[in-house]
Amino acid sequence: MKTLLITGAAGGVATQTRPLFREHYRLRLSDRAQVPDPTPEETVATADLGDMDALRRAVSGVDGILHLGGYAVEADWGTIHDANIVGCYNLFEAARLEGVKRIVFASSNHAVGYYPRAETIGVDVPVRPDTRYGLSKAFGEALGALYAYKYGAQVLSIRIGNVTGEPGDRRRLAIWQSPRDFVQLVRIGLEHPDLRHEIVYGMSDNERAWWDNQNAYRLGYRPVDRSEDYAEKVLAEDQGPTGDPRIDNNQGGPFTVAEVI
Ligand code: 15L
Repeated sequence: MKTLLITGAAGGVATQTRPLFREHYRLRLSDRAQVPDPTPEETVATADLGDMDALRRAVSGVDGILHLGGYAVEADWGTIHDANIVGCYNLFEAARLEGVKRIVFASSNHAVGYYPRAETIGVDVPVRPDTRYGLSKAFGEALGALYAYKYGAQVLSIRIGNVTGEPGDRRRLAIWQSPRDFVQLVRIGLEHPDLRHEIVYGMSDNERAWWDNQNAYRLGYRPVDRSEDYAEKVLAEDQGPTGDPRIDNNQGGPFTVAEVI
């Protein structure tokens, strides 16, 4: 069984998906915070993304990395810079120094959040970040390409919509991804024989999608869940438009007006 390192292992996405990943991989879990309830088969490697020595120890000997670590929403520039720019660089660099070639990078829809919902975009559009957070995700994608083409890494950047048990609101009906569809897509990044660097969207089979996810399908992704199955319930509880066209019309929703200076 291969060993998979998950960074950001104390966070929500890792916590929801660890049981599914355990069916396929021996898990090494890394975070600077305490990882909840590790099982006897899981090992914990505590590491801050700013600490190269700790990161190298965490990365050493694994077959692949799922990099969920860093800051997952908008924050002040210092926080984003340290966690998502320097931290992401350190992670890729630690992997290079330790000879780990496979990396799945958790990018975000907020790298392209200023595209209007009326437009269906593929992965080839120029980035249009809606936050400093989204900007850091665009940086991570570019970093993946650098390490792939310059150093021979094999990298999948997943522009994650929102990984949760059920879509939380109207906007998430377009971008939702079930935990098992997320795991399927990550496994493509870890196992696909002909990967260099690819960008895909992390969403399930969503009728209301505003992303063209052909690149994921080309790589073999076959989502099994559909946000539409939850649409009636979600729309019944929906508060309606906010009245701010930036929030209501752009893909990034509330992130387009988020300000944390
Ligand atoms: C993200 O990138 C965040 O990490 C997540 O918490 C959600 O807010 C998601 O985007 C979203 O767009 O809903």
